[in-house]
Amino acid sequence: MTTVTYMIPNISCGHCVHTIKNEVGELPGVKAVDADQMKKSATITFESPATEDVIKKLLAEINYPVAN
Ligand SMILES: [Cu+2]
Repeated sequence: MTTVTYMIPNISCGHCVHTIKNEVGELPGVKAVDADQMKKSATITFESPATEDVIKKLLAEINYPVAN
């Protein structure tokens, strides 16, 4: 199990937080998603088959590209 915090500049409101939690939360292997509107970050806990690449690709696809 891995926990990574990503900086996501496009997070601008509660809707963004909700979208990220829902979309990333549906990925197989993702165990927890917490997004912070003020910090513009998301902390994601995951295990196989989820990987950092898969998570970052999904975030980019839904218009929340990761800055780190
Ligand atoms: Cu928003």
